[in-house]
Amino acid sequence: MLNLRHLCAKNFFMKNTVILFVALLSLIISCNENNKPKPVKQEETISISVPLFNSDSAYFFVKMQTDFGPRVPNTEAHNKCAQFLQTQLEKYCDKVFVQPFVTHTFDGTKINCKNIIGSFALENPKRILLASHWDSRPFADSDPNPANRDKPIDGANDGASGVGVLLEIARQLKEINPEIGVDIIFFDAEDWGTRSGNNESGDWWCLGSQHWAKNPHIANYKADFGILLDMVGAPNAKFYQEEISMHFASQIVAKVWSKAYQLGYKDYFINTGSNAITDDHLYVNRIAKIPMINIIHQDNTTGTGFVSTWHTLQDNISNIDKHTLFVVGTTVLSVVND
Ligand code: AHN
Ligand code: ZN
Repeated sequence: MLNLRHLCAKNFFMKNTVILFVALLSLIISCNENNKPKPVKQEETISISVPLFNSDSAYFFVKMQTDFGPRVPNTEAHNKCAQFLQTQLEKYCDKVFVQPFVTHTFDGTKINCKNIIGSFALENPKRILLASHWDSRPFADSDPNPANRDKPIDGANDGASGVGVLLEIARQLKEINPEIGVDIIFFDAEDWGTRSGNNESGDWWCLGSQHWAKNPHIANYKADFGILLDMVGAPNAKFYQEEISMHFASQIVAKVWSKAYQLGYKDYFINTGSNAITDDHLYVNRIAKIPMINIIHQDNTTGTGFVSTWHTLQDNISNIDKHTLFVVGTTVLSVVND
């Protein structure tokens, strides 16, 4: 017969011996440490402050632009949108500059354009330049339907998304009132470049930024660095470390991507290089000599290098995602606030 009581007593004794042994051991250790309080082991935490960025507001700013219709130079919608952008910036910024210019496109069209600039803390020589293009493409030359390829596009993503994010950043900066100087530039005539399949010079794109880089709105304008936003509104957008940005401003790429990582946005800001894109940042780097990066959605699975709606009639408000606007806006505002 098994003696249960004996077994239990033995167990009890063993258990208590172990407890006593551990207790003695900790006493010896704590004595050896001169009675210093034992450090409490904690989970490693980092804390960063996250500024407010309202994605409903940013989305509304995108929609306000697309509601004018395609913002193609020499049209009513383009004129009305210019007025809207100027009025909005005047609400938030310390000073607004409008830079009108006339130029011509690859197909010989003479176009009337405006770069629109809103500035904060003009007296501070330490400055950050934020930019997007506000015009939309006059032809949907990548549309799957050939019948659509001469029609102008809404450019909800290609144009309006970056401007929407920057208008919301301007609205927030008015509240934050940062010490650092900030200039928000809306470049015109980025998207009247040559038609797809045409191998002419890339310099037919980005006419507004080329004009501004040669004729800055303030003589000898300088900024410490710049961030361009292009196509920052599609669902699940992916931003790679684009080659021209890496060539001219790899430290700014590192700064922005590590901020995005800290904020938890590693599924959007990917730590991988990608093809060079001829975009407004090229001329700001090359001509104005301001190191500027491009946060641009690239996709090498579609054949165009960009999201499937790129330069199609599908680039409209129904394909804009508030969360992507939020991720980009929060990241950029955090970099400005640092
Ligand atoms: C080129 O395709 C050479 N550049 C594209 C720049 C662009 C167009 N960004 C938006 N639309
Ligand atoms: Zn475009």
